Amino acid sequence: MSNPDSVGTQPSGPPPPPLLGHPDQETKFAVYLCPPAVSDLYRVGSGLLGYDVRAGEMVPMLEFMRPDWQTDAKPYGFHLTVTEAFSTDPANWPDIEAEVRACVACLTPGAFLGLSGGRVEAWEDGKVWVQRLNASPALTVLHTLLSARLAPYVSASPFDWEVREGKYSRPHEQARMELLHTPRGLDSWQPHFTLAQPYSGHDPERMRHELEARMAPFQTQSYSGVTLFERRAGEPFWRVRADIPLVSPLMGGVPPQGLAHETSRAGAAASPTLGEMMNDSTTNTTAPTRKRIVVATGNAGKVREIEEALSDLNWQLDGMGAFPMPEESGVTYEENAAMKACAAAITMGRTALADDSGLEVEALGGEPGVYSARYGNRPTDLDRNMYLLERLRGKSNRRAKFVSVVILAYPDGHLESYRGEVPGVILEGPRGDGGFGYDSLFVPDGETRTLAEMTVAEKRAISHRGRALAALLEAHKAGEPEREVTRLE
Ligand code: ITT
Repeated sequence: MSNPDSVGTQPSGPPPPPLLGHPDQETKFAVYLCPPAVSDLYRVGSGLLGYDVRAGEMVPMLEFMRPDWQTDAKPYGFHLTVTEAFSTDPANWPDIEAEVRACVACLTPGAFLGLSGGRVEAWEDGKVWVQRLNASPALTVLHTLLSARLAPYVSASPFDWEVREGKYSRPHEQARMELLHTPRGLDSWQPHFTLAQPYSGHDPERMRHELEARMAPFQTQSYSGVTLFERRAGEPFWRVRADIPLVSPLMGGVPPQGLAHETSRAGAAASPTLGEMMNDSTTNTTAPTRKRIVVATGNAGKVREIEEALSDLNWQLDGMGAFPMPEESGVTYEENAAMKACAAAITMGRTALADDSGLEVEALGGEPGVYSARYGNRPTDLDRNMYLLERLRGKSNRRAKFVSVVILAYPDGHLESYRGEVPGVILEGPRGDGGFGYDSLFVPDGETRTLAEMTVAEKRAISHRGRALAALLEAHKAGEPEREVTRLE
């Protein structure tokens, strides 16, 4: 991200609102997944910054960096940012720390918090160098949770006024700024490390070469702590406020129910507790013997089908409450379903079920496939159906199939996967008003009606999801099946 605390280039124009987050007047806080001081990654990062934040001292800067940057060193450059450089009321600190501890406590013991697959990318013609990595499911969940839970403590953003004044005009900056106040936004931007910026040298190629060489040993990174940083009013540098280990004494696989909150804390009184976020209407009526499964989907049509299909199992199916789902960044149904199920299982400490599904149309080379829910960036089922018909206009081959992958993720990382498919054809126009998604356009082989003209039970008997769920039902009818396969990571 661009230098969040740059000052000295204050634009002219209307006077800023009272809480501008000027570094000399405000207490700032930042939350990072930060390597320990003894790690090589930490040393490289400090060299890029020219400042050791933990020691609170200047260090020799790597020779290819811009020296004047050292005087503006901040606790970023090599950490994974969660919440960055916002102003807060110093009275919020105990609550901020309690929130971070509670988020950490939601993780299953042993969950892998790591990044892998690193590559150095240049943004904005070499002005910003970023180390991009893929987050493990548990890390994505922790990141999302922290972003959502800490947002209420932001009493002012130094970016607001600067954005209005056009300071962050570069495309990636604009995108970031739009996301800054949305808890979901930060997680889709992350994870990455901003390695070096702003870069005003004259040799971008050398810069790339040097950064790649230095980051090569760190293609996989794991974390063992969340670090809270603060910069107090009037102080030039950031300091470590608290290191919170990821193996917390609170950990036990069960999310803390309804953490106590000070009602007086600024801006956060209306925010639900973690327990409230995860609650659902059936929580208090649970018979102790029923196995409780979280159904990790935001799609009401899927919920109806899953409930119907699994009614023979003595399972209590719970919703996700307000917990946000991770971004579906996978390229297979399996990856996306695992991501959704793991996120729910890790966060809620219970077995979770997720479905990822899609429609694959022969004449369109398998489109929309895993992208079915976002096909053509159209916002509604109706728009996507119209878009599909447009794409198929004039094509005589109308063959297609629906695919569903259902994943059951246990909180200890064990996964079960079930797949179902149904072949059929796409009509020239919609028929029926049941079901959801592309149901009204799809007639399964051997049928005359579309899926939208069938009852939930009729659709289940032949559909992709019905088949995947039937396989799950079969595997579980005599209790939990023997474990064979993979762990989460
Ligand atoms: P969740 O991720 O919250 O579960 P989603 O609707 O975003 O819900 P997917 O990412 O799995 O689900 O996208 C699947 C899309 O494929 C879905 O939105 C429909 O457009 C289409 N689809 C999947 N199964 C379908 C079905 O049974 N009938 C009609 N369309 C279906």
